[in-house]
Amino acid sequence: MEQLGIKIFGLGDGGARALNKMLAAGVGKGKRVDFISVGNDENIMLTSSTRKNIFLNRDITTLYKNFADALQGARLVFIVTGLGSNAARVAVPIITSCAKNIGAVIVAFTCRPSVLENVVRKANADYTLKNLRGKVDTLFTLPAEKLFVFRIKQAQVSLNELFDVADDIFCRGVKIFLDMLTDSDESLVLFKWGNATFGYGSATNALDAVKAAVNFPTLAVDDLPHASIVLLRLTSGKSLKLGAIGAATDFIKARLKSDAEIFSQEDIDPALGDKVFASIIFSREATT
Ligand SMILES: Nc1nc2c(ncn2[C@@H]2O[C@H](COP(=O)(O)OP(=O)(O)OP(=O)(O)O)[C@@H](O)[C@H]2O)c(=O)[nH]1
Ligand SMILES: [Mg+2]
Repeated sequence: MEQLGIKIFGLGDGGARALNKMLAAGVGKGKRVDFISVGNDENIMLTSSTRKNIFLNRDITTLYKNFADALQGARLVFIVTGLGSNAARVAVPIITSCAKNIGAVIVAFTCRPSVLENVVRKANADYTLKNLRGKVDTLFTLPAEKLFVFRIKQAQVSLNELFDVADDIFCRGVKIFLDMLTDSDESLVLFKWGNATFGYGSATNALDAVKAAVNFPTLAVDDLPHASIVLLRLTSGKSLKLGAIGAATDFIKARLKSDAEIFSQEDIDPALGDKVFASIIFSREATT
């Protein structure tokens, strides 16, 4: 069967850096993936190791053509960006419209500007969020403030260090999604979550890995009880016992409302050795 075409767009400097991380981590290896960074700054774009670049300082007709060309053959499109980005402001409406024209599924991983950032970035963020809502199949918005939790033990945290955390999370998120993809169009149904959130964690047993995923710092504690659909994935070095899977699933079920649906998938990755990696994705209401 032919592999599904996947395009991963990194918008602005932040997006370009997140793509570099994905490439370095081997995300998408063995799949038909194109990495495309989009921005105004040719210097940064040229030094990035991403395979394709789209520069935004072109007239709008040329831009539409550049994006439509880059999207050729796409069934699944990822957009990775800081919401405050100038590049996102321009590129998001074009990408969503071109991708919809060819019926591709769109998943966006975004980060809200932190309180430390300026008003232009905040205005960009509002504008871009409006252009993503309802136009993409899945929307993750990571609040920058929550990233501080990852580096709480350091006295001084620079913005760059926080972005590095965001890039790691985006990198993981895209990988988790790509791992769910089989080469049939039907598996694309797993990529339609609306407003969504995700978490992950690992431990030496399934239950503790799930606990770590549920306590992932960017998740809102009170999100899980509002979720209507939850997907739990357990990846382990060795095949898991049914009892271990049951305990992990029950831990999540106990936190859900009674009519919520929960799906679980198990996968083996010998590289994990004695470890279990858990990831959860769930739909959430659009409160923000
Ligand atoms: N994930 C991530 N986000 C970043 C990084 N640098 C900045 N950001 C965030 O992304 C937002 C947009 O910044 P850039 O990615 O630099 O956007 P840009 O399109 O280059 O736009 P300008 O720099 O404003 O011209 C900022 O508001 C930050 O919140 C980064 O390295 N990684
Ligand atoms: Mg920039």
